[in-house]
Amino acid sequence: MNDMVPPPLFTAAQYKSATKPIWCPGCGDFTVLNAVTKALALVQRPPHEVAVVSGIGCSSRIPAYTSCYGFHGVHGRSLAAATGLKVARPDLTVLVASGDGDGYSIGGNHFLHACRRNVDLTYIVMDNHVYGMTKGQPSPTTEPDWDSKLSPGGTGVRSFHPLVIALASGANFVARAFSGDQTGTAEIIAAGIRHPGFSFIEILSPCVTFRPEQREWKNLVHEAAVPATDDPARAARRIMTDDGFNVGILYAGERAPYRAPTGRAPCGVGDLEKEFAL
Ligand SMILES: Cc1ncc(C[n+]2csc(CCOP(=O)(O)OP(=O)(O)O)c2C)c(N)n1
Ligand code: SF4
Repeated sequence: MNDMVPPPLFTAAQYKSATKPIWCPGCGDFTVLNAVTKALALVQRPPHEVAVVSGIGCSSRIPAYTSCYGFHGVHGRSLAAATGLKVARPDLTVLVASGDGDGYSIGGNHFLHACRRNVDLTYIVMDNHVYGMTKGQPSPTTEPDWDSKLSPGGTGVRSFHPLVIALASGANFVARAFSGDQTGTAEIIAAGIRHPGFSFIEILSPCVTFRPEQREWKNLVHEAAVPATDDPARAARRIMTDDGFNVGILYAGERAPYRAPTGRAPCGVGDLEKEFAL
C-alpha cells in the first residue's frame, strides 16, 4: 500500500505576481498579502479559478500583487462588482479586499446588503482605523478621541462595530484576525473561503505611518477563548462584550448561500444591448 501524500500542486509563492508592493515599510498589509497567498495554497484552487476584487485604498491594492484574476475598481464598490461576478461565474472563488474607509464608509451600504444576500464571497477588510491612502482622515472605526491635525480633539463620534453589524445583517461567517499573525490569518481566510455563503473577516492591520501607536496591537491581541458558535445570539453577546482584540472565528452559521434562480431564458450581450438601446 502506498501511503505517500502527494505534494500540493500550488505553493503560496505561485499566487504572487511579479509586481512589488509599494506600501510603507512595516505596513500590516504586507503580511495580509502573505496570508492571502498562504490561504489560497491551503485551499489549492488554481490561480486562474480565483478572482480578487477590491475598491480603492492602500489595502485595496492587493489584487495587483496576486497572480489570480483581479479587479481594482472604484472606491467603496468592491462588493457590488464581486457579487455580480460570483453570481455570473459561481465556479470561481471570489475574494474581496477592502479597508475600513472603503468598506465601512463609502461602501457601508453595500456591506450590509452583501451580508444580507449571502452570496458565497470571502470579504477581508484590513482595518487600521484611518484613511491611509488619503493621508490620515478618521474613518468609521476611528476612536472618537483620536486627536490628529485633521481631527483636532477627536471626532467625538462613536465608532462603527463591523463584526456585530455583519452578524446582524446576515453574514454566514464572522471572524477577526491580526496581520501580525500571518499563519493564523491564513487559516482564518482559508476557513472563510471553504465556508459557504458570505464570509466576513476583519483583519486588524496597523497603519504605521498615520497610526504608529497601532504597533502596540501585537501586545493586545489574544486568541478567542472559546470555539466558533453557530448560534447568532451567543455570537452577538460575545462580539458585543469582547475587547476588540479577540482573534479567531467568532460565528460560523448554516444559512444557505444565495443561488441565482434557474430557468430564466439565457440572455446574451446582444440581447442586453437591444434591451438598453435608446
Ligand atoms: C469616490 C471617491 N471618493 C473618495 C476617494 C478618495 N479616497 C481614496 S482611498 C480613500 C480612503 C481609503 O481608506 P481605507 O479604505 O481605510 O484604506 P487604507 O488606505 O487605509 O488601506 C479615499 C477617501 C476616491 N478615490 N473616490
Ligand atoms: S499609509 Fe498606512 S495603510 Fe497606507 S501603506 Fe502606509 S502604513 Fe500602510
